[in-house]
Amino acid sequence: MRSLAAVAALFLAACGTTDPAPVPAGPPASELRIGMQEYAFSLSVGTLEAGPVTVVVTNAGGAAHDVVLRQGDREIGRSAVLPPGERQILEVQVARGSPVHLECTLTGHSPAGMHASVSVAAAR
Ligand SMILES: [Cu+2]
Repeated sequence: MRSLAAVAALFLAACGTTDPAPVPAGPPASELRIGMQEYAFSLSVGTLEAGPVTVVVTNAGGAAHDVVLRQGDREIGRSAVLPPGERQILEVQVARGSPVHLECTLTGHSPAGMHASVSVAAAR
């Protein structure tokens, strides 16, 4: 895994010195893998690109779970309630300007820890 310094150096080298765009805290991704278990999400990345994002949802737990993705008040994606071992792939549209919040809608799961948020890359 590359260090943040190496990523920053590559970013600056690619963009030159005339474009002082903000350096992302990590490489933004257009794919997000979400693992679900009792009672937490594990996420493959912490920062997403704005635009189309492929979300791969896998239930790695022993109970049924789902995930709803929201930006502010807008729901941008929702999986089915997945039994243990099942996987679903969603295509969602991520807007700039606010983080994406994830939550399991099954009763009691979000308060028990099944919620998370992912930041979205700033405009370049
Ligand atoms: Cu759940």
